[in-house]
Amino acid sequence: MENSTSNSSLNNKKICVIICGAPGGGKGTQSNLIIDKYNLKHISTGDMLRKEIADDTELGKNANKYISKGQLVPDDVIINMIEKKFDEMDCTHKNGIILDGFPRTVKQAEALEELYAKRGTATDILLDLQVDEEELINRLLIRGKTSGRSDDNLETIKKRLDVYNSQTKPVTDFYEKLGKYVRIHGMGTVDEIFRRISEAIDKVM
Ligand code: B4P
Repeated sequence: MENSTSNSSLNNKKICVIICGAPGGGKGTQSNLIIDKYNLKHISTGDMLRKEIADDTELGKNANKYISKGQLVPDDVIINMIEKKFDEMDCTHKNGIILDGFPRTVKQAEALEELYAKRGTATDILLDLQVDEEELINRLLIRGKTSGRSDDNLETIKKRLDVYNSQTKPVTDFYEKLGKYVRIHGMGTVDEIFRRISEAIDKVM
């Protein structure tokens, strides 16, 4: 962690990071470490949706119908939510932004790059956390013991993995074609994985 300030303050360029991976891949866990080290603004669509559900809003009630079944929330709902978030942001966060769990479909990826282009920016790097399926299921079942999440049970986890393979994997191809894709070995301790991520981010800072 001791390099955090030097890494981020030596270079004034704002960086746009996406962290991607299957459910339980560690997106949330690693995002927390990344925002601390690089002082990035964190936007997690999963956290935003869970807040809407907890607040019992119309958006939350609608989203929960999909989340509890392991399905993705419709693209237009998510894209509107992100656009509103971007509009609300004061853009004073020092070093850039990390998107966690978004985009999850190619349509969302295209919309994101359009939203960024309007703001004079673009994604710099997509970090793709690669974790074996057995380990993913194990992590989510352990989390399910305490998370209270409607989607952390075996049946829904399997559905989420199918949805990930069919709808979210193509997002990684989209960014690979743009030359922004970095595969991260997502097995091992949280610190080991974070070291691999830091090396990848440092290369584009
Ligand atoms: P998310 O909130 O994005 O959740 P996730 O994919 O389940 O988890 P994540 O990868 O963040 O795992 P974590 O770090 O917590 O999405 C939830 C749902 O919301 C989606 O299924 C979808 O329905 C909806 N949604 C969200 N965004 C959407 C979008 N853009 N479009 C449409 N729908 C959307 O790690 C999991 C567990 O593993 C934790 O308990 C952690 O402690 C543990 N762990 C992490 N790293 C570990 C390690 N190295 N070793 C051991 N355990 C580890």
